[in-house]
Amino acid sequence: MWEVHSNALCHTDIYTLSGQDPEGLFPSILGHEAGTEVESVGEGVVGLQPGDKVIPCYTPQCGEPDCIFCFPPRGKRTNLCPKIRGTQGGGVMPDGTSRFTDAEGKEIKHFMGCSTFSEYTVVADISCAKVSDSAPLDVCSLLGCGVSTGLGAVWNTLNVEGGSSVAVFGLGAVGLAVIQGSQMRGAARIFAIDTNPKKFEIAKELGATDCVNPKDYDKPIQQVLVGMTKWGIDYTFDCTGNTEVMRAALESAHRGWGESCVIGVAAAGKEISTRPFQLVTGRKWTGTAFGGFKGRSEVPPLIDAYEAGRLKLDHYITHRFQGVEGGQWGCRWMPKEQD
Ligand code: NAD
Ligand code: AHE
Ligand code: ZN
Repeated sequence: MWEVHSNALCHTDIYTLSGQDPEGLFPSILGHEAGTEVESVGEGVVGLQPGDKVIPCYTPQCGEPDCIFCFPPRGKRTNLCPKIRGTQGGGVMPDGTSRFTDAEGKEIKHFMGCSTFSEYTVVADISCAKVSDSAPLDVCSLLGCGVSTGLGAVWNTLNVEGGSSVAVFGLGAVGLAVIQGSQMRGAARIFAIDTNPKKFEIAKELGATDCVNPKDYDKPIQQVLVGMTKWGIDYTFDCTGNTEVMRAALESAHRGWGESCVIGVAAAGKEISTRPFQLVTGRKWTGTAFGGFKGRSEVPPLIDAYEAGRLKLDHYITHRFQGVEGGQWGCRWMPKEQD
């Protein structure tokens, strides 16, 4: 059992709460970006003990030699270990049971294997990224999903190289992390696109060179961006979940080699489309889950980098909300006067 100290809010929690997730189950306890401490461990669990600080990761890493998704050589290609995906999607622990009930004893479902909007939760051992004893748990919560996802999309999924151009559609925590990751990689030009201009200030601070509001133009944003660059942008990222924006991101990518990454999660029934000509002329369309990071082995180094001053994360915390009875802290980036 894990004591939850702090939470951040990912748009995916809001999306599932809205009822648009085809996998959404109710009643459930949402939340999947948290800094937690181990309160107790179940039978047979090794490598974790009470008092350990842990970031629950919704992408597990079983690490077993027969798991082709975890183990080299093919396991190097992905973080999508499927070991407990079935039960996780069904809102239960790997043994098929839920550990939550309401006051009448009626079952409450788990969510994304994390359910961190609770004072205590139960998480599968293979989903636990044990971090250093000195790791600040509020900052840890940022790495449970959104910020890791944005950084990893740049560093792992598209592997952006120095000197390239990048376009980021949607400037929530995920999009801002894409900007930060691109800046750290030495991208020469970073386009930050959002329909809410209040996001542009922080985007520029993180390294955006061009801020573009699609509402300022009367033609499709992909035409605007291609016009600003002649042949398009080397790497583009959708961080909105809007399928029209995903199309715009693909169609903004550079003729011949541009790559576009879908990060946003689209509502049930939505589909993406483009003219096949966009692919024939060399653009590539891909996507990422958790930025390609393997939870147990690749998330702890991120907090180590933060503690060593090599990775800045404090700017994602602009507001803090304390829970009832001095309980959890919540934090997440949002503009000071959100619309
Ligand atoms: P957020 O709500 O904080 O940010 C979304 C941003 O997109 C906002 O700034 C909003 O103004 C902007 N936006 C909305 N419509 C737009 C449009 N038409 N054009 C340009 N900008 C637009 O969300 P977030 O927490 O940063 O998450 C972003 C998306 O990524 C969500 O869909 C979330 O579910 C998804 N997500 C996916 C993964 C993954 O592993 N694939 C991980 C985390 C989040
Ligand atoms: N259940 C949805 C899809 C939801 C989805 O795509 N989730 C992302 C993570 S969002 C994190 O904030 C993901 O990584 N999915 C991989 C997985 O295995 O769930 C649907 O459309 O059915
Ligand atoms: Zn998330």
